[in-house]
This record gives sequence, C-alpha cells and structure tokens, in this order.
Amino acid sequence: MQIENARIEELNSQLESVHKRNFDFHAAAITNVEAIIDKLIAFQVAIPSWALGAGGTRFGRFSIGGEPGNLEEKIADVGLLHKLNMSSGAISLHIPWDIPSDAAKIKALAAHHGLVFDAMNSNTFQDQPGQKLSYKYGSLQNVDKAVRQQAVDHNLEVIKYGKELGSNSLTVWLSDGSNFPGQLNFRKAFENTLEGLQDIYAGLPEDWKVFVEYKAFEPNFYSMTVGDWGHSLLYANKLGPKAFTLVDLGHHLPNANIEQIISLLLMEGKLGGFHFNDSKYGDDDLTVGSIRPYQLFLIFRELVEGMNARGMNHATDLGWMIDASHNIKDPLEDLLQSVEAIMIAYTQALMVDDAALDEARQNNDVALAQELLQHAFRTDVRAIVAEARLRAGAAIDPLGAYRSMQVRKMLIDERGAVSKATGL
Ligand SMILES: [Mn+2]
Repeated sequence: MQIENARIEELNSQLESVHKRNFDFHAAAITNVEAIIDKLIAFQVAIPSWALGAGGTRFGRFSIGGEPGNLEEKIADVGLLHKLNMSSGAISLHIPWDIPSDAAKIKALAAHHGLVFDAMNSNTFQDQPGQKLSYKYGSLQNVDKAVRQQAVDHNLEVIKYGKELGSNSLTVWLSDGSNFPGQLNFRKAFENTLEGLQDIYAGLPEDWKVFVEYKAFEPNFYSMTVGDWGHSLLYANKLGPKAFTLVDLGHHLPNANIEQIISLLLMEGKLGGFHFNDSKYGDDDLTVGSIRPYQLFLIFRELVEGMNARGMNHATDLGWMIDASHNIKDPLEDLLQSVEAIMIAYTQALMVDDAALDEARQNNDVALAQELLQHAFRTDVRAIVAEARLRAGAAIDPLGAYRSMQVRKMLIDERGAVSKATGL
C-alpha cells in the first residue's frame, strides 16, 4: 500500500489551527527556533529491516499480521514510516536475511520511497542453513582458522551487496565470547578477532566506514570479546581511520554513564554510529524514550556538544539507527514513537544555552548548570517537532494518521494475518 499526499494534507488540515496555536506559544520561548527546525528537517534516523515484524524472546513470538515477507515489503514499510514523519529516510539491511536478488531494482524501489541504504549488518551469531562450519564457539575469535576465514568471507560478501545498493558502511556486531571461566584465552580471542577485522577492513571501499559494535553480555555470559567501548576503541584504533566505535544504548552494564562514553569517543574522533532503544534491565530493546527519557536527553546533549566542538554535520557525520524489538506492539507504531522520542530529545539538546552553561561551570555554579539542562529537558517541544514535520510535508500527528488510515489493517488484507518477517 502507499499513502497519498492528499490524505496526509487532509488529516493535517483538521489539526492545523490547534497546532498553529501550540507552535506559536512554544516557539516564542525558544530563541533559535528556526535554526532548530532546519536541523530537525535534515535529521534522518535509519530503520533496521529486522524491526518491522513482531520480535521474539526465547520464550515465544506473537505475530501481529501483515508483516513484510521479503525485502521489497520491508522497504515498503519503511517508506510508509518515512511518508508519515519524513524523518525515517534510510533502511539498514541485515545479510543473509535481506540479500538483494536484483540490486538495481531494489535500489530503484528504495529511491521511489525516498530511502537510502544505511549501514549493512553482517551476521555471524547464527548458523545459516547449508553453512559449512559452525559459529557455536565464536566467529572471528574462533580457535579454528577456517571458521575465522568463513566469517571474514561473509563480511566481505556483505560489503559487496552494500556497494551494489549504495551503502557506505558496515556494522560488525560479534556475539563472540565465553560462557564459562577457562573457556577462552582472552588475549588470543582478541588477537584472532583483530586479525579478522583487519582482513575485513582491507576489503572496505575507499569511502566506506566500519563500525565495531560492543555489547557487555548476551549471548555469552562470562566474557564478550567486544564487550565494552574500551575494547571497541582498541580495535578501531588498531584498524585505522575508517574504523569507528558504535554505541548501542542497550549494550552496557547497568547504570553505565553512556553520555560520558559518547563525549570521550567524540573527543577522539572515533564515534561512528549509534543504535537507539531503551531498557530497564539489560538489552531490552524497548521503544526509545519509553523508560529513561532524561538519559536520552543527556546523551543527545553530549552528541550535539561533541559534534559541534568538532564541526561535524549532525545529520550526516554519524550513522543514526533505531535498534529495537517489538514483542507486543505494532512495530510500525512503535517505530513512529521511537523516532518521535529521538526528535524530541534532539530538539531539547539543541535548546541548551551553551554560553550560560560554560559560564556556570567556570563559576562552579552546580545548581545553575543543572537548571540549564533541566530547563531544556522540561520544555514541551512537541509542537516544534510537529512544525518541522509539517514543513517537510509529513503528518502533524504520524501515529494518529497511521491509525486513521488503518494502515495495519490494509497490510493484513494485502499480506495476510500469518506473514512472518525475518529478524530477531
Ligand atoms: Mn545494535
């Protein structure tokens, strides 16, 4: 299905006068509101292909119906999201789930929906049907050179597909690690992994980046070979200028100060990509901003401050992606909510009075420094975000529009109630 512009305009016209009143009221209190709106319009968050169906836990999976059954339908779903919010203009693919049989056709289809291809993702955390060697004891860290080579070859193949589609980055997340003390020699596991990453790095096209994603635990519960930002930064520094650390919000030990990690990675010029989600306990992969919105704001605050300090383009110099799973909600509704939470936190981060904050810090005025941050966080910026959307041609209220148009019902009519998407 496709959403017609006229339908969006019709729904917007019903909301426009209330929106205008809200916007005028809130905009009057923000000094740089026009500059903020320009930045919001430019900012795009990639949608991962594996988040468009119902997610599962190890206990079960409950289909929501109308799930995309192939790459074409996944692109169509992201196209629907982008049409509604004009902030989801990229899709991130996962190989082997999304191998394009006809790259030119897939590229044209994405362009038709206004989408580009974000980072490509490899998969060495599962064994695929017909695969020669098993990743049961790790991929790049494996004690068997032949298994390591198989994992390297897979990543090189992912780069090949990415080149065909016009992507320019590869995200490597390894589930490698150990479940029990004694299982691994940590140093040898690191060295094997580095050697494999070097082989992959050598296969990167000139204008590509590789993102090394870390995760503190799961699926291995004693050690992870790329377990934290220190490990990832070590690999990235040893690999070279095209290698960067990728931060996934759910991949830390409880209560880690993620905003500080971000500040220091940006200082080193080694933050490359970002995966948004939210969690209460571990890698819960919940809707962005649903549990800890203040943490999300503080993270965005460091992102904006650190990118500004290096003269970086907010929209293009880092890879922005949602990496979440949807066990009980309609994934498309959940993704609309996540993008909205990201745009709100970004807006609030852009509102912080940097000069006043610098001065408060210089004077060791701790209370004022806190006030300056919390003033931005406590400001209702929803109308600012909606205005940016309206100007970009999207819906004032994307979730409301999605429901008014009965998009899920139409997808179920089109694809059936038992379709099942590939993913996590
Ligand atoms: Mn991730």
